Amino acid sequence: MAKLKILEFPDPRLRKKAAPVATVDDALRVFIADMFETMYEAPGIGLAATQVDVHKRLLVTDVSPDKSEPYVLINPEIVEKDGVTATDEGCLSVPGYYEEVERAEHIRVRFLDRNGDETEMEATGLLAVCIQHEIDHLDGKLFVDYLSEAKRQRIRKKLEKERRYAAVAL
Ligand code: GNR
Ligand code: NI
Repeated sequence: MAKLKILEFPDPRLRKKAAPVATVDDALRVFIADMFETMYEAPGIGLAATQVDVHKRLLVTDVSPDKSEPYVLINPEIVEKDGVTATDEGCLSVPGYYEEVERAEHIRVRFLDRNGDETEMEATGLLAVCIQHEIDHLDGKLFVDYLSEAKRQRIRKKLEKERRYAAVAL
């Protein structure tokens, strides 16, 4: 297995729209294993393929505290949503920043599982928030896009400055 490099805002590759997965095969399952390893090591509760520069519609999530609820969603589509919930969101592609975002509280999502079989599941709470956050990534959207322009620019400038220092420290 391999840990993959996670792109960081404002990298333009995070803005690409991912294409549907055509076939669920062993090569894809190897990639899924790498996605889980990368998410758990980060650590994070979700990861979209876009974040590791693979522009296919695939996400992994596990909101449990003990790695006991892993889900892989391939070509996910939200088919129902209701309610509103506000959550302090963070993102592995926007390290160190947490801001409140409003999303549907309850969703029903249709997707292919790791065997390529069509499935549906319902999600509420943090899992629902996480799936919506990851599907946004697949569409090139980040949680900072829900904030004011001023806040987003401030986060971008701070991250760029940190990255310059990190480069010097090499
Ligand atoms: O690890 C993560 N935590 C999180 C917390 C609140 C709402 C969404 C998330 S997803 C994030 C991992 C990530 O960046 N996935 O794209
Ligand atoms: Ni994210």
